[in-house]
Amino acid sequence: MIIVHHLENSRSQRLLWLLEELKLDYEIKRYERAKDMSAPDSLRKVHPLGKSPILEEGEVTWVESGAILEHLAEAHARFGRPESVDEARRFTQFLHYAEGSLLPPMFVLLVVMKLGILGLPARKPMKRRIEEHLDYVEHELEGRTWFADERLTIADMMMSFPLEAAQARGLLGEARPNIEAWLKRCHERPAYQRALERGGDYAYAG
Ligand SMILES: N[C@@H](CCC(=O)N[C@@H](CS)C(=O)NCC(=O)O)C(=O)O
Repeated sequence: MIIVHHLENSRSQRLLWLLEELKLDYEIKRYERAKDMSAPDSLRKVHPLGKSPILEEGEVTWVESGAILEHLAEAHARFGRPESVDEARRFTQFLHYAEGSLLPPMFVLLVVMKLGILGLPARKPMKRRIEEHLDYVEHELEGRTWFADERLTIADMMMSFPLEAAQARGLLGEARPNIEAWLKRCHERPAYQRALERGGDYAYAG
C-alpha cells in the first residue's frame, strides 16, 4: 500500500497529481500547517526532516518530490524521460530547475515580505530575479504544449507548484500568456482535478 504524507497547500499536491495520472491506489495522511506555515511535529515522526511530501511504500520511505516522482515514473514506465536527446535534456533540466532554481528566490521573497520594513531593500532585487526566471520559462514554453515533450511528463508536474505559486502571488503579471495557458492545460486534466478532490483545499490552483 502507498501512503502519502500530504501537507495542505504544499508541493505534495504534485505527487497526488502523478498518482492520479497513474491511477494507483493510495492512502492520504493529511497534515495542517501551523500559523507560521510550518508542518506539524507529527510529520517528524514519519521522517526526521518533517517535510512534505513523504511517500511510504511498504518498508521504504521516500522524501524529495523530484526523487519520488522519478521513482514512480520509472516504476510504472509512464510520464518519464522522453526518447529524443533534446527532449530528454529538457526533461532532466526542468525536473531539477523547479526545486533547484525557481523555488529558492520565491521562498526568499516570501521571507523578505514577512520581514516588513526590515525586508524593504531586498524586495526589488528579489522580484527582479524572479522576473528573470519567469521570462526565461515563458520563452521556453513558446510554441510548446508541455515542458519536455509533446506529452505530459513529470517535469511538468514538478514545474506546476512554483508556477501555481507565482500565479497565486500575482507574480506572473500581464505578459506571461504561455505560462498561463500551460497552467490551464495542467488544471484541466481530469487526474489533476481528482488530485485536488483527494488532497482537499489547495490555495494555488488558479
Ligand atoms: N525539496 C523538497 C522540499 C520539501 C519542503 O520543503 N516541503 C514543504 C512543503 S511546500 C514543507 O514541508 N514545509 C513545512 C516546513 O518546512 O515545516 C521537496 O521537493 O520535497
